[in-house]
Amino acid sequence: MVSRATSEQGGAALMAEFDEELGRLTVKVVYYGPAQSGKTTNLMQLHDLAGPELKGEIMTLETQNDRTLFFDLLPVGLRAPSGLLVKLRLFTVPGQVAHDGTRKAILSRADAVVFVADSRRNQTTNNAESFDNLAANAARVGLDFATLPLVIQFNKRDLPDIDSEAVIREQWREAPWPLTFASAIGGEGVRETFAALLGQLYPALDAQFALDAQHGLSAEAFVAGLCDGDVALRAGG
Ligand SMILES: Nc1nc2c(ncn2[C@@H]2O[C@H](COP(=O)(O)OP(=O)(O)OP(=O)(O)O)[C@@H](O)[C@H]2O)c(=O)[nH]1
Ligand SMILES: [Mg+2]
Repeated sequence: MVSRATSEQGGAALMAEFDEELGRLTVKVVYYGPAQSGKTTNLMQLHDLAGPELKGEIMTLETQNDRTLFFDLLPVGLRAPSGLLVKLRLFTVPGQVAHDGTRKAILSRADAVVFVADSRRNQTTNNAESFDNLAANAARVGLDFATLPLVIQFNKRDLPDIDSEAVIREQWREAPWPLTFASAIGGEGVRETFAALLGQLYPALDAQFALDAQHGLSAEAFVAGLCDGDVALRAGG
């Protein structure tokens, strides 16, 4: 039996899908952001970081000149002590403005979002428009933006013409979300961003599915198990 959890426990209404018979919880994570900010690169680096013995494949649905036209998908899994399989499906959206319908469809039923911003100063407007677009599309697909687990990554820290971390933190001081800094092309900050997201996601999952009490899966084990090379990547998931 598949049940969709949409209760209000823990202040969040996650869309995660719990299949009791198969002992499987499926969670959707979406990497969102403006065109060319490095969403696909984040996923490719996460894939490279995973243990080779358990490595699945990234699925890329339609790409043109390196630009995502539909989405990329990376399935990541973790077995809880109870036997429960926690499956995360990491998606990217196409950042190009024209693909808004696709973005909305992919954002639908997301349980958590990483917003990948381009750190270059000349991308400030694109970042802001894309962030507004995220908030608008979240509302359109019925996600509660106020409780959605979200992390904001400033990518491309290796490039010139960027503001310092201190300046960006000051600009975003009112925002309730964790900020991370990355150079995804070199793999820096990719795992840290994902760990921060898992840290945001865990309390909401735990409130709905009693991960700790019923499945012996603590926050630390959840983050470490999915981040520290001890990752069970499931192809085709
Ligand atoms: N210098 C630098 N380039 C990066 C970094 N991350 C990604 N890139 C480059 O930026 C370009 C776009 O990266 P993608 O990962 O395809 O960006 P995307 O967000 O998936 O773009 P769309 O799919 O079009 O929305 C590629 O040429 C990447 O190699 C980074 O940290 N530093
Ligand atoms: Mg892409």
